[in-house]
Amino acid sequence: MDGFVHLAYVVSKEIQLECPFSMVDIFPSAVFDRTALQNHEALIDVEDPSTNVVIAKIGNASADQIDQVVKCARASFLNGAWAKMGAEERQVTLREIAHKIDENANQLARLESRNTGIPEWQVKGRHIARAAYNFRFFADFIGQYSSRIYEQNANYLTFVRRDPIGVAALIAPWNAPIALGSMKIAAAIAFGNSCIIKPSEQAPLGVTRLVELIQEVESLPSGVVNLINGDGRVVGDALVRHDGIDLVSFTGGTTTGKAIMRSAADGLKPVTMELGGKSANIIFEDADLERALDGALLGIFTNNGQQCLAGSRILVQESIAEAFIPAFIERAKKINIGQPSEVGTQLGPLSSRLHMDRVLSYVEIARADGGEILMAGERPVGLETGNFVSPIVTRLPSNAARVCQEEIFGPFAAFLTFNTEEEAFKIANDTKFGLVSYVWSQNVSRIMRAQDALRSGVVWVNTPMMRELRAPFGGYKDSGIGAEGGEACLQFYTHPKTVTIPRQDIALNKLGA
Ligand code: TXE
Repeated sequence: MDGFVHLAYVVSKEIQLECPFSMVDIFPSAVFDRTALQNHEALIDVEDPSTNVVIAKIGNASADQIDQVVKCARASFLNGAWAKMGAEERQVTLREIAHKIDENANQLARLESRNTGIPEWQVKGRHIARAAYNFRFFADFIGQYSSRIYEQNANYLTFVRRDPIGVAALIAPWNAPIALGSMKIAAAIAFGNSCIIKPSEQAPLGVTRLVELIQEVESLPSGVVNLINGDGRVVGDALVRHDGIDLVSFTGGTTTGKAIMRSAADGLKPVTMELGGKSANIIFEDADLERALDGALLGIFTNNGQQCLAGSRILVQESIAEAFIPAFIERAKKINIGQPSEVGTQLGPLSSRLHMDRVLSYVEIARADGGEILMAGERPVGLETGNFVSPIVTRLPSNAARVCQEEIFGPFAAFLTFNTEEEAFKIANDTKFGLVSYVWSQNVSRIMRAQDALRSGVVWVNTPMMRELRAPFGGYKDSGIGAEGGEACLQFYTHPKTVTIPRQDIALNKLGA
């Protein structure tokens, strides 16, 4: 059903044909201010990273529009149509949303790929499939948990139920908007909350379309899922601060995360923060080296290298470094850089020109820190118009180098070597981040020592990037606060309520009698 979708306006005819909608027209029931379209200052350009051509414009929400979207979400929460609905009925709706995503997978993948530059086959196979799964997962999950009963005192029954909290502000990033945004929406609404998602102004199209599709699901009451577009520092911040918002879930950069926490603190609003990373990918001499090589390449080049969980520091044991690093380079040279729409593309353009320049600037930064530049990151011939960059591979003398300490968020691999296990763990932990670690070894005792020593929220052993949605995903240190995943989301999106009832009439002290 309808809710609030703040305007987005697709200007590219080609996209209108591929995805047959002009967002102004497809939300006839949505509350938005058409006059904003005449006022070009209120619109933000959205580019295609493979050409840097403006393909859409989105509204930059005004304070009034933010009020409206929050009112809409609050009204839906307070009327209880969703919040008080039984889990069985909510499960049906969540599964219908998943089905809707499956039905529109091609269109969503094309739009998302076009706006982010991530190869379309990766978007379809991983992000869109994950989006549908997120809703199915939470549908299953809410059917599995139950209230707890405590009976320590035989005369009383105490039970703890979990209530939805209210309206969640969901602030989504640009690197995997649908995959990450859908996780937030699914988790928030599964437990009975209403929500407002604010996509990244850089890549809002996929999520805006996703929300439109969600709103078409008849069994979802009006106003439960809403969307607002606009500049993060203005619209995002105003949303977080709004009195009608009860909790905030954010995925993005660490600096922005800190700003959002400060804004949320005034209203004592709980936050979850999934922030940056500088994850160590530790390859021991006793690893299955072919598998470790595949994993190391996937770890840093998947999603155009723009992922918080990237294995961006590759720690190789000295005894195998002289064989492993050249093998990595040989494979990196053969990575297929190309248009995101092409099936064989393995590395697409970076998200924006500004971001590409920032990523490339780290080559000189690595050199200045004494690094060896093994692959410099060139602009591929024939792909000069978009933000295409070939893989960058460096080898650093020390983990203190800036490229080993700062999140670069691109196809930039930084090799370090180590001799002993202790040294590897020390280097891996010597970072302000702590999102994930990767370990490659066939020695079970070593693996057990590694998972014990590594200070990160996730440790992947002999595998890259395997998410188990029941388990928490969240970082230590500057990588975040709280986590996403079944149980973690239950804790975040619900409030425990302890109810105590006497089993029989129990005499009370009669004060004043
Ligand atoms: O994203 P921001 P940026 C890292 C990565 C990247 C860096 C900066 O290293 O280079 O962060 O990215 C909204 N109040 N990651 O600056 O600012 C914004 O509109 C409320 C890691 O491009 O983090 C967008 O919707 N909202 C990462 C969202 O926050 C605000 C994913 C993310 O934007 C806001 C992306 C404010 N004050 C970048 N300011 C990951 N963890 O996966 C901005 N926003």
